[in-house]
Amino acid sequence: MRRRGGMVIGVLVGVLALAAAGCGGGTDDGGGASATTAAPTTTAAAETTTTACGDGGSETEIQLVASDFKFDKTSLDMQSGSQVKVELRNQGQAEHNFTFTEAGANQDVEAGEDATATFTAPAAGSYQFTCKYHPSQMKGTVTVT
Ligand SMILES: [Cu+2]
Repeated sequence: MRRRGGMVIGVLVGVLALAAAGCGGGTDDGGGASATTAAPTTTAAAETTTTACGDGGSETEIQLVASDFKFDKTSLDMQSGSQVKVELRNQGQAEHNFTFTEAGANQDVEAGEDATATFTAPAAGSYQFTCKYHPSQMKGTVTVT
């Protein structure tokens, strides 16, 4: 029944739904009934939504390098409510980890590999991050403002 174009639109709608979910948004689209003609418009609207994801919902990217046995940073800064992506790189011989308990982050990173921890920054305050395998040596402060 459906033309090939219908499937493409279906995929787009799926991607858009994911993007909207990432913003915690409840875009109550009615199942895309009128999507056939509205597809380009829908795409443009979603891009706007993503950038304007507002309410302090900014994104923060942090590069953090682990070695044996320390992190290259001992303090991280972020804004409360922002989406944080910590790009971990393990330049050591041992497996390391990034744990930020209050944000629910607990990400292992194998020796010589990369990993990413994503989380929402908690309420303003001063916290600690650690490598759960070497918490006495590998730790630092997270400042949330
Ligand atoms: Cu470690």
